Amino acid sequence: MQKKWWKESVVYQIYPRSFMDSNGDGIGDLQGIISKLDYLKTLGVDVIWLSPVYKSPNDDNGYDISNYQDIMDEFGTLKDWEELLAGLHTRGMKLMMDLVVNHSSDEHAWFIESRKSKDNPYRDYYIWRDGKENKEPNNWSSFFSGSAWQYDETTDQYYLHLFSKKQPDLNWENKTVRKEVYDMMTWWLDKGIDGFRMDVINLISKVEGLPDGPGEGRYEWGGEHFMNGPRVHEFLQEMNKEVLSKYDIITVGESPGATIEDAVQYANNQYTELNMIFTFEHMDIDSGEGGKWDLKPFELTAFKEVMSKWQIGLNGKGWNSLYLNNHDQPRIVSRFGNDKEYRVESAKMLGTFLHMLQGTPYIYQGEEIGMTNVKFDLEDYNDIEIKNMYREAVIEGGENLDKVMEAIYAKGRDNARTPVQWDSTENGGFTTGTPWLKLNPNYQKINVEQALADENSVFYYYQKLIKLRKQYEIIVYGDYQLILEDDKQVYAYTRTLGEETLLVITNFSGEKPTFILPTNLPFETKDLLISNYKTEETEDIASIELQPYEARVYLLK
Ligand code: TEU
Ligand code: CA
Repeated sequence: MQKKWWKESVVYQIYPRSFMDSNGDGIGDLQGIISKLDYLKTLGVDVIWLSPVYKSPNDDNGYDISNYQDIMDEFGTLKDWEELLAGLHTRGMKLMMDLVVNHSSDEHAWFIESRKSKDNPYRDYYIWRDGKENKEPNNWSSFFSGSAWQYDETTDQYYLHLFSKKQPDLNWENKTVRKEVYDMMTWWLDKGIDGFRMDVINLISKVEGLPDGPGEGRYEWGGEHFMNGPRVHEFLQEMNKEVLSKYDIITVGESPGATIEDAVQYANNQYTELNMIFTFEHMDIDSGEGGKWDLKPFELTAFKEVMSKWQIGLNGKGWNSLYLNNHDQPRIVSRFGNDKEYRVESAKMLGTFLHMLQGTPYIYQGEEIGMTNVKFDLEDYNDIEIKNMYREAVIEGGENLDKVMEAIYAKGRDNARTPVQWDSTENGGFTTGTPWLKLNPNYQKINVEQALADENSVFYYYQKLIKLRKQYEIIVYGDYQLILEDDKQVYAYTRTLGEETLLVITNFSGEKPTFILPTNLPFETKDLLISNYKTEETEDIASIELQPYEARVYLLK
């Protein structure tokens, strides 16, 4: 397997709005991030993925861009951005920017022109269609509830928006649009950035004719007509040839609905498209038929199956990204761990599970101190996805309010977007003003200052996980093998490289199951590399009574 620096790196995601506010307006900003670079260096991460900082009306908190080559007013200026880039590079860290080009903001100059008239030169930068019998051109639904089409009176046509009404889809069939995107990417790369995370990049090719989704409903999921579409690999290979291949960078494509077969193409070993993708299959494990808001209990055996399929499916054929948290997902310690009696133990266990897998690990801001989900009153949420879902489900759909609130508590994106908790002072040291989104009330207890003062904190455990990845090649390049596959509480797997075997044991339960070492794992010597409970190095591992949420990693030779 080819060695690559981005296979050996650990990425840390910053959601700027909630990371650190430097000027008291309650909104995180670039100078705030700059003030925390030494903290990130101490953690030991290699690459910073910066969620969008470009000019935006913030209908979707920056994922609706009105100028791709300038910085959002609330976050600062291009000068601040240059200072951030230099600050990262002098500390030996890299910068991955967020590329959001499936759609722009409706306040982008291109769209302002495009909607003026049917013969405007920018008309075909977007996807406009006539309605059908006074209805939308087809029955696709938006990711953010409702129709994926918005009627525009000026030209008596509809435009496509897979996300919010203020996020019109760009028309990738138009080669001028592709050229505009490649030129913009080159402009950022020539400023010295080190890569891109590509927002819903597998949605850019829509099936010709934009046919209806299945079912008779007015709005039906049309995913199979715009996910991993007919020309998506052609477009990415063109992007790679025109731009990506000219730089030594890291690229990851967010790909909802991508299968292993798609992923082997997106993240192929000839590097003709991207380095890796973000898949959602493991993040849909606790979603029912009705999607993310249709809550389903977490099932470890189902989780094992999905994670193993991706580990084995890409081994030697591509490369995995590894994540359990990001700005769209609830906090994993609350979701798959136990944020009450075993918050620290289960946060460490989940971190161990993830960081010992094959792939590039992503840490989301606050994950390294075990930040948890939150329960707000409805009016305190500030996410377009939550607001639209609530309106469609409760106001229009008459669904039970308590049931909808339970779904928001469990899966709402604001769980991940409450401001980072830096210390126990007012607003957790995030701002001296009124935060744009309330803090999690537990910031007095759970914060960076407390974590740095406690040698047994999640922070120092994550610091050690990252160090181990630098020390042991087997963690990066070893082959994955699931063991004890039927165990409903213990997720155990091995990694093998040459004569060495890494044995990873993680108890995903609050009980005390017994781990029995499979007989086909012979070894002469064993080194305990990390554990989240006090463990005797010499303890016999043929049979171990595990503590709640216990994690252990042994190097067997
Ligand atoms: O997310 C795409 C996406 O699939 C998510 O909307 C996901 O389905 C949902 O949020 C799960 O709760 C990307 C960005 O990460 C997200 O923040 C943006 O809202 C979205 O694209 C539109 O740009
Ligand atoms: Ca600010």
